[in-house]
Amino acid sequence: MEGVKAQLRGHRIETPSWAYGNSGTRFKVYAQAGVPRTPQEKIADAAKVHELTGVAPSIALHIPWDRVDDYPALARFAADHGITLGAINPNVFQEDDYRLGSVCNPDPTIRRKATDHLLECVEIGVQTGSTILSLWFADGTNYPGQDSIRARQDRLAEALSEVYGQLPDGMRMLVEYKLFEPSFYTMDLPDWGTSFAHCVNLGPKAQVLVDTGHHAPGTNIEFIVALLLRAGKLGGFHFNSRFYADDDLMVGAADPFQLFRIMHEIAAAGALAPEANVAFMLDQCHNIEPKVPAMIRSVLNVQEATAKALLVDREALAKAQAEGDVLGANAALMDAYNTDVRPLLAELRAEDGLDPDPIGAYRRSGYQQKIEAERVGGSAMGWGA
Ligand code: RM4
Ligand code: MN
Ligand code: MN
Repeated sequence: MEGVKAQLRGHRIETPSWAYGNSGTRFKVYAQAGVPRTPQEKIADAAKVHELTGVAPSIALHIPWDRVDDYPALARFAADHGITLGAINPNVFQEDDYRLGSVCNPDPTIRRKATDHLLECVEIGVQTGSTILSLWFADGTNYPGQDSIRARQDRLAEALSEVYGQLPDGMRMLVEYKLFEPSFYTMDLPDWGTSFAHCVNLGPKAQVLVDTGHHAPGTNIEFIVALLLRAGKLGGFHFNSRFYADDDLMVGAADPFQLFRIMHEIAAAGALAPEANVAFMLDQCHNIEPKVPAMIRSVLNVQEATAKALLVDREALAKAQAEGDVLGANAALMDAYNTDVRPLLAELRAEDGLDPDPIGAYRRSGYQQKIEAERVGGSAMGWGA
């Protein structure tokens, strides 16, 4: 059990700045009281999540949503709050220029503008001390014939390779894929295979990012994870959960068993340790639920799935697999999945001087009341800002 606890202590989960802001669907964004008005206030919220969980020591930024004049100062602000600045996410999907795409746009001047923004984000990453440039493109087409599928791949490869060439030592590029939306006929990076092919061509600093909400229903995500791990190309995750499409609900809410199966592949490959360089990041929106406790809940859900994955009796599993004992092998997994790990995690937190119940501790901390009282006036951060 001490080995399991040590691995849980080493686990790191990154929260996204944008999840602390207001969000909604295309029908309505519901404003919540106490929502951050500045990147600094988002950092304060992320720091609270880390303070109470002990395993969320960094926050991902989205540029320009988190644009500031002085990035080293922002990094110092984060350090003063006990966290670091994590992945830099360029945003090349919210300007009129990008109607027909960003780096795949048929217009070379728009491709130049998009690539320049990616390069700017590399530089921001240098200033914030970030080690990940996390790329997601809304690029694609809506109608057959609208543009050349093949030419768009060439443009994508060209832009990625230019940015790859500018990555400083210690920084890697994670390439995210998504089946559909906002484009409905083709996405230029629709699946792991396309992302993988580009990353293989680029080189070792390019790896695939798996957003759990970006697949067709029924896709076996843990298979993708196992395959990418085997190839050394799993850069990290954007965890969230979904019932239908890119729902961005709290990870582990819709399908905790899937999350366990993913974490089992990670644990089995020894890829939980920070040295394995798999970034466990959340990418969520809390449209109707309060954001900070929702983020705490999400971190705990990942932690619970991870603890269960670490409890798999690997010897018994390997033996059953070798003997062709189908039921025995399945039982080895299910025994771990059906274990209530909450007491173990509560014990771990108590040993580390944390409150065993982070959600209760948040409620009792008065933080929600404090931010609701303090954060009046100004404009709350939100989707698109
Ligand atoms: C996309 C994708 C990206 C995220 C944006 C906000 O669907 O998941 O990772 O940065 O949403
Ligand atoms: Mn994502
Ligand atoms: Mn998404």
